Amino acid sequence: MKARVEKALNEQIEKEGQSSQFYLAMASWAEVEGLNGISQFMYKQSDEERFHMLKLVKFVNERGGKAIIPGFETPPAEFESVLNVFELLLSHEIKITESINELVEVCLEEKDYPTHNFIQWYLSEQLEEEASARTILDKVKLIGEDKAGLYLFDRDLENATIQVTPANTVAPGA
Ligand code: OFO
Repeated sequence: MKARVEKALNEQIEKEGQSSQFYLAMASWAEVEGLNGISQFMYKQSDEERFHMLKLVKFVNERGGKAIIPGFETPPAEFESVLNVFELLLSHEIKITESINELVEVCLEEKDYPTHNFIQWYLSEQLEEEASARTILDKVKLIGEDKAGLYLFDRDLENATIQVTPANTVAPGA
């Protein structure tokens, strides 16, 4: 594996791990606030990001590179509001998509087609995650200051009745 590709993959490993920690902090915050649905959703997001990190670690090592396991910055312990949490989620996912796009460019420039192929999975994953974050953020904005709305939203997330469709709409009953 070329050094430039290996370096870019290791940077992505760090970003995925950092994302996992960030969402874990959100999950814990929501749990303490009594928002069980949001908390469960964020714990799941955190697990997914850890899985994304591990998948990269394995790939780098299997292709003859060396995965570097990073230390992480301490994520925030406090968030202003549910709206703030989902705004941060979306802006974070947008940044990660940009970083995956840069990784694709590095693979093409270095003519590393197997890694390019591997990274396609991350591209479609990012599309889904951005769509999901947008759908949820739209709902949170609609709820505004309505406490009953927030209660129902949290319950729906807990029961996983909020789903993302390709048209970026919310499933009936959500
Ligand atoms: Fe790793 O999928 Fe989003 O960030």
